[in-house]
Amino acid sequence: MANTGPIVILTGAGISRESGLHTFRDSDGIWAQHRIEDVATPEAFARNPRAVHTFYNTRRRQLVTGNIRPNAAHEALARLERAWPEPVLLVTQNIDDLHEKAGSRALIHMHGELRKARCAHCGHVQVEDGDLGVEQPCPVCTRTGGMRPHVVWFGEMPLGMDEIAEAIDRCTLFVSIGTSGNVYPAAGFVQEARYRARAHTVELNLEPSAGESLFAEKIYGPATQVVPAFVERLLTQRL
Ligand code: BV8
Repeated sequence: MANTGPIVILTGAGISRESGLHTFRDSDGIWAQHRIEDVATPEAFARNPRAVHTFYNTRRRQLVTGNIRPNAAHEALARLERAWPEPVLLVTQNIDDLHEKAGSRALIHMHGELRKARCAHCGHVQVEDGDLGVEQPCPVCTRTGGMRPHVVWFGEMPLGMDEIAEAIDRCTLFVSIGTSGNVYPAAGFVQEARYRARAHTVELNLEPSAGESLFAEKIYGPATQVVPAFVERLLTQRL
């Protein structure tokens, strides 16, 4: 059956690995260096905001000054969005800006964005390329102590969930790329796509994810190889 319906794509840290950004759960990953409880929860920020700021300032500095560029996988997804006859929604768990840099437009950062800051007091959000600190006053409510990374921590509600749920319910193809399938609610999207939307579901990853058995089709290999080939197949054969 030729597939030309709406597509939802979910990406994780694996798609940015070949651009030089570490993943989380690989042996050289971020969670091998830091405990989630110390740097990626609201409790950690309340307990030790300086440590949390240092964790994100270091990652932000690498992203902003480290010549980190989109790779062939990011570029293939931007090409798919431009060439596909129906909507393509890209939902990323990543907080880097490589999908935007590759040209993707219909994009939801469900876990927030590293190059943005938010005031915990008034909710103001701004682009932020420098270091964040506890002394920094909010430019809107002028209070200090509240400027935090505009990032979704564990225990916090991911962003764009209503729009994501609507897109999944309408899609005919759900593609998961470069994610280990450990973190919810993102890891549960494939079930909604398969059982509610009756969409075709495909996993593209370096190795089988925790949700591997939930996918109708699996393609394993480095993202810069398997993603462009998959997009080419979609655009030529309407898979
Ligand atoms: C919430 C912060 C509720 C930003 C992150 C149900 C069951 C169990 C637990 C829960 C549940 N529901 C909720 C939870 C709790 C928790 C959770 O899921 N915990 C897990 C660990 C068990 N979830 C939450 O807290 C979420 N919030 O549910 O709120 C709620 C309800 C009502 C009201 C209020 C709240 C919030 C989750 C977001 C947390 N923030 N990050 C940051 O610092 O970056 S999560 C973190 O993990 C990142 O965002 C990351 O994107 C995400 C997922 O990781 P992956 O992207 O998959 O990366 P990983 O390293 O794991 O895997 C990489 C993969 O790539 C690997 O498979 C590897 O093989 C592959 N790969 C490597 N190289 C390549 C490659 N693939 C291709 N090519 C390569 N070259």
